[in-house]
Amino acid sequence: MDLRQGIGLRKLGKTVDEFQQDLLSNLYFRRGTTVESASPRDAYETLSLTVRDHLAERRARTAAAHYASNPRWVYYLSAEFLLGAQLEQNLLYSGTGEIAGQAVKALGRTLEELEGLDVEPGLGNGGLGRLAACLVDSMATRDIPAVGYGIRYDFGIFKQSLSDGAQAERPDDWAFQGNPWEFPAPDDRQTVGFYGHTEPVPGSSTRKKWVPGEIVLGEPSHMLVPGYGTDTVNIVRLWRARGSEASFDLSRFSAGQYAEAVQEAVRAENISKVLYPDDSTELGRELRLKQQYFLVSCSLRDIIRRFRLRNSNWDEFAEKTVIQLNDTHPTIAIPELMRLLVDEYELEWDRAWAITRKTFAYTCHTLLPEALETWPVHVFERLLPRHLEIIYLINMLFLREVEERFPGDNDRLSRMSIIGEQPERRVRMANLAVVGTEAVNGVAELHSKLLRETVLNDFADLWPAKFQNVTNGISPRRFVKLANPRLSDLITESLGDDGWLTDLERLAELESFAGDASFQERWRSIKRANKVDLAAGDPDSLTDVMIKRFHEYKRQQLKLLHIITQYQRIRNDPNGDWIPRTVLFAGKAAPAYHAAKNIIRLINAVGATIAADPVVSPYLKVVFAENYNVTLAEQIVPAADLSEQISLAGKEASGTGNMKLALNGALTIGTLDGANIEIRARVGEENFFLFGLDAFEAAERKISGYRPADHYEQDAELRQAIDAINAGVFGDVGHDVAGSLLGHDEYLTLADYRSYIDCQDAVEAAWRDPDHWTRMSILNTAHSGFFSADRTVADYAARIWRVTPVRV
Ligand code: Z57
Repeated sequence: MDLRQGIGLRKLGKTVDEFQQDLLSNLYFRRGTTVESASPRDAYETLSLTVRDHLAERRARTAAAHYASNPRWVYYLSAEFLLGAQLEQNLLYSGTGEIAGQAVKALGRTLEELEGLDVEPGLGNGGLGRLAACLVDSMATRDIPAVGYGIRYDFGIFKQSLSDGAQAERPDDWAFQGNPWEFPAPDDRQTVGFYGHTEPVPGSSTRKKWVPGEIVLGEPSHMLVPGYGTDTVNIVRLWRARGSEASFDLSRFSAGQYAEAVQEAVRAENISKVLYPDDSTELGRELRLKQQYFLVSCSLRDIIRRFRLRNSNWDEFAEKTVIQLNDTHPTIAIPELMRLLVDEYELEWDRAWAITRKTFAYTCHTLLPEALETWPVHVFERLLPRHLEIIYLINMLFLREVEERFPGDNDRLSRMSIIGEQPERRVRMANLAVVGTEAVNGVAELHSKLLRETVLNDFADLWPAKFQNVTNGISPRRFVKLANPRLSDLITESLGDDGWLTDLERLAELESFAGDASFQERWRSIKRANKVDLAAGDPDSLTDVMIKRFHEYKRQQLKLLHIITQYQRIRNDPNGDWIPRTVLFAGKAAPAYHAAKNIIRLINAVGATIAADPVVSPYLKVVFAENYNVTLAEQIVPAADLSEQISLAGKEASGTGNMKLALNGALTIGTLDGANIEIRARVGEENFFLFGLDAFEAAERKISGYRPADHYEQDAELRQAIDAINAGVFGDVGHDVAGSLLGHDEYLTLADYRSYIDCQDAVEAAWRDPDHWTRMSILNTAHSGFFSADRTVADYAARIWRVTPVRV
């Protein structure tokens, strides 16, 4: 019997009875308990294992099909994966939702109750981590042979709560009670070296021997990544650091120094202990570099192991393998592959370099200078001495190439060098990533253009064809079907089938309903019901949401100035015809980012002042929803009327929350930044509230000596708002926030204030005409099909990966 053909896999339950049998058998034999004594957690684990079995069977067939076809593989390397809750998604993707709902009654439980026990693995900060999760979903849905590689942090993104209106952090011990979705694979463990020194290899000028000073084990486990509407189930493989036996100090143990004997092992395990909670900023800590190399070293050895299962010729490696680097975090993979090929597999340098360059592709997610990773040479040298030597050689050969193309242009050479000299010698990871890859992409049209024209301009001069755009996208399964079942049912009913879930451009068929009065009525009642579920405020009020990480460039402070202005207007005219509005903020600030944390405090102080004011509170309510994560996004997005996308133009690489909100019928108020531009182009300018400077104007304003005080002096409403903040009307924090706005106002908040306020007035005028608003809302959904991650993955597959699907 050929087991690889999948023969012998047991038939999985299809009826409620069979599913119930499976539940009971899992309860008895895998959970070791009985119906009578099962806790809610037992029931949850049992259901999860039973659902997982359905996917595991498809996984086995997927692996067999992939092995048989020896395809070209996509490996997605990412320091973050924000996968979101698993149970509800896996019920949907395995088609077991209905029967499972019936069957759990045997355990005396409901599906909703058990879904409430599902803990989301928060192995990411924000957009970059969630993008990784959406892309692996779409790769499976498009039958692309792919593996995601990441780190299995013990502690994910911290839990946020408010304490007296200020952000407080608690650790996220997400797998404390176990994780039923994970398959450990200890036999695939890898060893990773750190520190030590290098030694020459006799008879070779390029090869070196690296003698590490510390050895750490990497133990993988994987989570299943099912495709929707197909049999493919791919995996995300996550590495966890373990101490090796050699890290156990026997002599100390024998001397009775037990804690000291294991301190090396504890040090090793710290590598995957905690996710760094900084989004779009770099701290340059050694442990972070250790995490990055740990991920890269384990993953590359695993990739090579998989390659060698079916292949033996290194010249085929780059044909069978594409490795996508999610930002610069995994960029050490470039020197690491060189080290493996040259030092361990003894390939010639030039041959190894040709293979390496053809294997990798790099996605850049930022334009912020503080987010571009650089490592001090001395940190690199101590931790990864051989990699630094390899980087020096790569750089020398690269600069020779630049010198040939642009003879005598020394400024260009120093700008392009992988090693920066000022103010201290540093390894520039973005330069390394561009030099060592076949393709480089930005994540929205504007972002990719600005990358070519500014941050990576010299590289675009040298290799214009290398630079591409691939606009981000989101999963319509998670962010419409699961998050917004009411809207999904209406769409399916209107379109005649649910094919839109994997062919999202079909939403354009909704256009013909946009003016239909009874359709509009249903559309409005769905939005209202979603607001009732969210319970953030009056469901008839305009629900205005700003949900994203707190960062000064995203400008939550601009939204706050609008709230204060509205508060003052209402106070000055209590009998005015005011539109009731609920402003909902959610998002985390990096724990050490004081300016962002001050903005959170000020928001809550302003919210409390308004709540206590009987004149204003009927018309204005500020809500701060704690602990923003994927699960909370799934609750807020379907209930939003207005989506705040108000970053300073030229700063937000793309944004993906903007796409989720537009797709669910929220209207956007936004600047010409990131993917907002593409959203506006598709939904139509008449269905989008545009304000503010564009990226070019913003850059010019900065260069020509921006003075925020000019705006303060010339705009009475702005002055009143800032004066109130400064005077301590909302407490002490006001001082710092106002000081930073009037002092430098790094992100031109005051320059965009008037345009923003006037635009909010236009929002209110539109809201006064419900039919007009609803029509705009429908058209936003109808024309957001482009923002499916399925389209994003199709773009990568066609233009960067050049892979073809393998049907299971
Ligand atoms: C991160 O979430 C993003 C960029 C980064 O450099 C880092 Br570090 C983390 C975000 C961008 O800010 C968003 O604009 C973008 O939509 C997202 O990555 C996905 O591309």
